[in-house]
Amino acid sequence: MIGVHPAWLPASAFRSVGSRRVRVTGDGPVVATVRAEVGAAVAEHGGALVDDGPADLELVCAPDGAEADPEAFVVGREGATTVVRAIDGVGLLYGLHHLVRQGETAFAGEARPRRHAPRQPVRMLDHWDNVDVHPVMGQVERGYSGGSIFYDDGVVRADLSRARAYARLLGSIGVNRVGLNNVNVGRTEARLLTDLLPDVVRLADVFRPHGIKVHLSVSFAAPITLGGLPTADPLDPAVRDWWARTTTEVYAAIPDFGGYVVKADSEGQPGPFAYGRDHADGANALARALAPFGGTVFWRAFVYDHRQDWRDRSTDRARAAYDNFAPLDGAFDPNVVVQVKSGPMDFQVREPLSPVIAAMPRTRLAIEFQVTQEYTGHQKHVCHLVPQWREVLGFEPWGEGRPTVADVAAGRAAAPAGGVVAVSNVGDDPFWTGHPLAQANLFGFGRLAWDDRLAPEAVLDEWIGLTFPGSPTVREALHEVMDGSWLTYERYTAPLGVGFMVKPGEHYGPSVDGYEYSQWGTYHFADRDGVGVDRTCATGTGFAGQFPKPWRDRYESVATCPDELLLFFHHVPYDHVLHSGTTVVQHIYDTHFAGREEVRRMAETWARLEGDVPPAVFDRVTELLAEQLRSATEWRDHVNTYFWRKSGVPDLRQK
Ligand code: GCW
Repeated sequence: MIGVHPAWLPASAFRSVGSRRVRVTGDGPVVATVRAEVGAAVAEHGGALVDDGPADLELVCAPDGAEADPEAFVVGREGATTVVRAIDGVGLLYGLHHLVRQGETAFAGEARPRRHAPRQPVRMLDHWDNVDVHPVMGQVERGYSGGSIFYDDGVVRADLSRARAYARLLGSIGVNRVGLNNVNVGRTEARLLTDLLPDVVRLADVFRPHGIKVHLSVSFAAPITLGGLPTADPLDPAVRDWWARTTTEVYAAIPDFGGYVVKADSEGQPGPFAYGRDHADGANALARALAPFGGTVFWRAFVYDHRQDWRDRSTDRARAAYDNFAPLDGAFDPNVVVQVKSGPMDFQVREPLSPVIAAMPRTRLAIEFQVTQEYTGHQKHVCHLVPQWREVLGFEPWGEGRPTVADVAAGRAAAPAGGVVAVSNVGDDPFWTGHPLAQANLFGFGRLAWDDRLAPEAVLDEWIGLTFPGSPTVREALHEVMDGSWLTYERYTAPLGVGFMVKPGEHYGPSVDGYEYSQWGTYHFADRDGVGVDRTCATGTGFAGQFPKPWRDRYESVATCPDELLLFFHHVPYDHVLHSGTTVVQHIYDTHFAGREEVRRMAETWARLEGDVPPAVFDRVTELLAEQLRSATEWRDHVNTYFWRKSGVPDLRQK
């Protein structure tokens, strides 16, 4: 393949805008981006950028006393003219892309002015990119799309054209913050904060014209490793002073810098525990350095014992984030956001919500998703995750009619907004995301972060319309392949919410007992009688009790626990009958056959598209579907054989 795939912004996506007479009014770097987009579109499609005279489209950036949100825009039809108004360039940019998604419909008939504004003020992507190539994790930790678009073997790239194209894609879906480096901060990466800062300035310049602020992941030990101090104790005045001075220099170089991202006391990263301090002490030390400049610290709640003894049945990794953070509610400064992984374990295909989300009403909380497919097929498998995120964002931790997870993140529940954050899935692969269809996850994350109420199929439909314009056959086939692919992946991998069963380290492919006798706290406890983790209050680890009612009661009882989470909360005998009517072990057999069969059908459906999609896309997806089928077969046979051998219960459907 020659060149980089345009993702969801091929020139053809701009036909409706580009074939018209367009006027762009306003100033500033993001308005300049809008003008440049329109300029390119009219050059391609025969329209014109006009200063005066009649126009079919007016994009107006101007003050409006009635509007306060710089990200909002109003779009409507005034006579034969489509008009978009915003008070800031970024709102205008979002308005332009709204029209691009609408295509011709935006230019037909009558439409009263309608205001659009994001439901979430913070829509952020974190990059687990390393500057130096890590000996195990490579250039991008858990990256499945080649190298980093920011760094190449020890330095920030001289040529940032891929980063620029990426910033444009993110601006078009409303992402407004990026974390530039891995939350596991190595020696070189730590220096982005100090002597490598001029390179961060270059990256900030790349993102600014698209309305995106940059963040750095910093090491809690930086006062020692970079500052030469004897301690990083967050209450030590010299440490505070070091953070204040260092942060002042960052803002002198990048006045609109977003702030820090911190993984502390987590999987070997340094943190406040070494000094007998807690996470609020740690987060607040950095927050105070950022506060004078309006910066934010995103402090991750992914804190657990990663050196657990598997024999010890009293420790439960699922409990850890709540146990560490919930008691600190109210202790965090206003510019701290506690960033919580969506599930209590680690980005599995199915987990309950992290109970931290409902436990800290006085703390700004962000929910963190994983767009990169660490546990969901490494961007070799089609696994459209938008339905999973939609389900989490719409979940009501306090029961029906009460606030949703999206409400908590958006500041509509109790504390002010924290945000919606995800780990990005891009790299220097020509398709951006390794699997061309994984682009839809990146697109869908941005769209759902903008509006958590969007239907996953509608979001996918937008992506298809932009990426593969014009063909109803392709549209239909892609829905067939992708809409249900998350559930398909769930069917052929770890069953009923039990999680893991992946090859240790790599996290790809089946290894049912791979983590069973490890230090990582990720066990399924299968024996000859049954399987699952007892996390009840009555007889288990008590994790179920970390939820408010009604969920603590629903999860506590096998009678009311949802099937898909049964083994997350309960250890049950193989002949336990699910709400679906089948036994646990028969469910395992059936779903693994079904899931693998669905992959076979996905490959068949895709094969029909030869000639209807660009050959390079066709070939890459065909190749990857063959790998997905091989892997799903392997999963099916490992898991089913394992449970047959353990339980001795035959599969009713096999002779
Ligand atoms: O899922 C785990 C990954 C680690 C990652 C960690 C985290 C960046 O296996 O590679 O480290 O989560 O989220 O911090």
